[in-house]
Amino acid sequence: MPLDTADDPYAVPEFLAPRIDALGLRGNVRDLVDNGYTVIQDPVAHALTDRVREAILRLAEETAPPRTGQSAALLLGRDPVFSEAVLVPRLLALVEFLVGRGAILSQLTSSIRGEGAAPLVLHADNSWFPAPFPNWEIMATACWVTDAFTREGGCTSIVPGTHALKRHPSEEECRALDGLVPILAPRGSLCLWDGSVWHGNYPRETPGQRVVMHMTYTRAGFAPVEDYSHLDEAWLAGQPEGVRDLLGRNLFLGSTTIGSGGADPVKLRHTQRIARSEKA
Ligand SMILES: O=C(O)CCC(=O)C(=O)O
Ligand SMILES: [Fe+2]
Repeated sequence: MPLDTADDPYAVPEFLAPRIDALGLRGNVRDLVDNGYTVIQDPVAHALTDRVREAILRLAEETAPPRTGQSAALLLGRDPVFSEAVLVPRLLALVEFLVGRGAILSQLTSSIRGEGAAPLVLHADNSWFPAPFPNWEIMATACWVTDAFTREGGCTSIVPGTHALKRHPSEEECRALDGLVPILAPRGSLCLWDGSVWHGNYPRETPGQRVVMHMTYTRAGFAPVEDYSHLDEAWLAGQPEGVRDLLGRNLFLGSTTIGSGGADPVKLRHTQRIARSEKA
């Protein structure tokens, strides 16, 4: 017998319920179900925060221009702290609540925003999927707050409850920003949301740097069944047109390098054109 009944909106799968209870996460589960996001306090995360921040600032200097000092990407493996960071117990339990047992890491990157940084436009992280989104979540994103999240400091902004709409915001909704609220959180917090809820961030109006680690997890089923990364450019050169597309090599997915610090912009635009519409 499952521990919770199917008609309980806050039901937690049987495999996860003991961990959710042991870690005291029922309130976070309610936040995720009701609002699409939650703020996690985990002693493991608090203990790692200084190291996470220091490593991001150091590694961002290895990012090539124009993003030097603004982001460090592909973080796992670049400092031992990141192997501990991706496994923070309260985070991982809630990630598995959102995207299932055996969730996989999709992205571990960071952003450094200084005074005057422009706001991030409203979006749902299910960016590469058309609406309506399925009833189950595809993505789970956490922002690791390494200095306090305040409105003036350019914290994440969110429209609570929009995850229930199961679609992307329209251009009009991105302009109107109805219902937008700041996620206020002390240093060391993890702000976690599902891939459906609409969010962005506020401009930064204060001196200093907002350093955030962005952690995205997805369902195990989204990994390709076979890994063709050994098929290189030399091999592709002799192949029929279309093989490159089928291997996803024209998509931005997988295009981030340590030097670039982010996605290939040409591939990103191509992916934006094709992923949510049938327009070529
Ligand atoms: O930088 C932020 O506050 C939010 C970034 C964001 O949209 C994300 O990590 O999904
Ligand atoms: Fe996002």
